[in-house]
Amino acid sequence: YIVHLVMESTLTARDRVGVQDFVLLENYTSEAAFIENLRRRFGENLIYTYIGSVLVSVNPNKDLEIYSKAHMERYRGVSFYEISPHIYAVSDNTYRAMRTERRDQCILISGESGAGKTEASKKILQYYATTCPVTDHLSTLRDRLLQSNPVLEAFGNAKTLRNDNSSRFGKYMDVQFDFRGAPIGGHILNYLLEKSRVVHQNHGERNFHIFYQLLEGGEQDLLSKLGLERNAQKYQYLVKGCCPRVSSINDKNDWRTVRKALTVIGFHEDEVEDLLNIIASVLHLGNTQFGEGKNGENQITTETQLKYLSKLLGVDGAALREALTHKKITAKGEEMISPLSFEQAVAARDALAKAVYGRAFTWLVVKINQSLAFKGSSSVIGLLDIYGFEVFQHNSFEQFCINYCNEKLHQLFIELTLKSEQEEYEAEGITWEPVKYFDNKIICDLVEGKHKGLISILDEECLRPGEPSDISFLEKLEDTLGGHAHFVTHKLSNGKTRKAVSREEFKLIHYAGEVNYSVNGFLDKNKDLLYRNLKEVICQSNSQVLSQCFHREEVTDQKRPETAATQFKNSLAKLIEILMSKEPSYVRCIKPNDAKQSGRFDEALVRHQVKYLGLMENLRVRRAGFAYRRHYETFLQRYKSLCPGTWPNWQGRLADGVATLVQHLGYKPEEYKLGKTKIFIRFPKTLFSTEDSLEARRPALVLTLQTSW
Ligand code: AD9
Ligand code: MG
Repeated sequence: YIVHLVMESTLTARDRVGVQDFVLLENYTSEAAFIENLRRRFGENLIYTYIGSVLVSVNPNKDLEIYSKAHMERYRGVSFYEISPHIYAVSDNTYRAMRTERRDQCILISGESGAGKTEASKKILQYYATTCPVTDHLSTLRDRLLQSNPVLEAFGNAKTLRNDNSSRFGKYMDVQFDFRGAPIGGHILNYLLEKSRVVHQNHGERNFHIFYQLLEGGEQDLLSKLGLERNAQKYQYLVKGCCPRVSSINDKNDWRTVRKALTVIGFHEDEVEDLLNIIASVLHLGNTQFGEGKNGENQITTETQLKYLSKLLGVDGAALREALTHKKITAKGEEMISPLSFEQAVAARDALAKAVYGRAFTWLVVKINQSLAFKGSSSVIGLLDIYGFEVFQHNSFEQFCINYCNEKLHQLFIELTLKSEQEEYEAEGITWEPVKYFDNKIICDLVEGKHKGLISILDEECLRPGEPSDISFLEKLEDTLGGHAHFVTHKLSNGKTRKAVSREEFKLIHYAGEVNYSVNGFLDKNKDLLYRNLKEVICQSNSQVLSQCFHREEVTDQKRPETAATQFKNSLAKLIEILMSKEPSYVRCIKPNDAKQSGRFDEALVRHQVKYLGLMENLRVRRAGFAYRRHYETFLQRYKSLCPGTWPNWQGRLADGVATLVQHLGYKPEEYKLGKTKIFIRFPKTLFSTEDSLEARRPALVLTLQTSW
């Protein structure tokens, strides 16, 4: 009965759970078949599927029992194809490639917000922390690596409509290993923190977690010292989204975790104190209000806040008062002080809050890096967890930068996938026909081109004397880029107006789809400036941390600081360089529904992600020549029992053994090719029939095969 049951489930196994590698799909050009395969597997809690060596992951939104230490052990040293797909298989394979080939590796994790990128990167790190050899001396480093996550998440993550723990910054982390394969160091690069969240949140969203953690979990003494009340509703910067509590988050517990993590990483108590002073000062800034004085001038009306601000920021109260309500301008070589209007003062206050928070975040990363630093020779695995393509109802400067970043990474993906595919065929001496694909370089150039690129036009407009505005920037864009195949405004070439784009928007036709960007705020966000006198005050701060965040030379330095977009462009170029120097692996994350629900698979939503992650293209490239390839040794080991000539052991050259085996199995010449070290099989059905023969012969092994195929 059991044998019968097992046999039956085998016959239907592929129907029920789909194929574990998309290259084995019969109808590999069909998007519907692709999505159906994902859906079936998702229904069986099989969230991972390969496209060759690329791992596709669908967020289950519930805890699956697949991440235990026993699971980790199961994937150690096991070949990719021998066991069901898993993030641990990618982790292990990458690790082994680094060790055996002595080549630096990187794992690029992509997908839209809430698709599971950060969870994936944490699982990879946990895998290394658990399975790599560690001596007592190195266990501190391992703990620090792991503890850097809760700290960065507290300060850089927030609840959004898409994800209760959304990373609002991009992160690339190098993990360094010594010659024994033990983790010995790390380094983090951070990208573009969404600072605007500090002063404003959309409905249903929150500010960064750390504010709520401090208010919920901070000891009463601490809160009193910081002048704070244990009630998030009291703080203007925390009430914009009307969402102080989130059911999936326990701020009080998280506070304890973060405090402990800061200690493990090696922060001094006085540094933590300074850091919390900064966090509290942001809340006081949010509650700082302005009103009309006796003589009609604009003045601060919240004295208590000002008192706390001066204490927490370590600056002179009178100077701060002056700087929040006046600006210093230089006209004809003379310095003059002019009062700020109400709106200007509010903007200056918000700019200060964003600057202080943003720099404190960067300081945190620097400190974490100091604590993880290792100088000496090492092999590296880099983990990239960076924001996915974003399209909202309203898209601004932040989405523009994020989507530009995705264009660059997509370009890298296409180039490297094709390149490595081509290299493999060449190395194995196999001829193949290259696949045509859309090269998105044209869109990258549109954004980053030297003179006519969008960023350089934006910078030029920011620096122009006169009265540049967001709208004058849009006009410059129209003048320079009008007519470009990937750039659209409301103006049609026949002088009429296009309805789908408003007068304050431009549309970019990205590789992943069309996005309208509102130009509102582009200039200010790009300039990202503090009024000079505010900066002067902060640069005089006697807080250790603040004085490391704001250098005194900044005030005297005549050089214009780089704009936000240019900084981002340059840091992206460096990132691409880093990634190019390593061997990449990919994890492509998919979000099955927008409601963060388990068990729900929204086909339209998934189809959209399959499209913009370029998965069908990826599959076509992978299938262009041969669906399947495997080292001779592995192939022979698995199927040798099917041929009397190779069973129980083949004594001669491996290639000859495989040739004997496939001849016996009746493979036709057009179905396969023998390379230098691997067999290449053109169609999945050839392999399926071999698998079926194996299953028929060895029913007891069916359970293993089910997970394999
Ligand atoms: V964002 O771009 O930072 O907004 P991510 O990083 O792609 O996004 P994240 O990893 O934070 O998404 O996942 C979102 C939530 O989905 C997590 O908080 C978990 O609740 C849930 N999730 C993601 N992956 C898994 C998983 N493998 N198992 C269980 C998961 N739950
Ligand atoms: Mg994330």
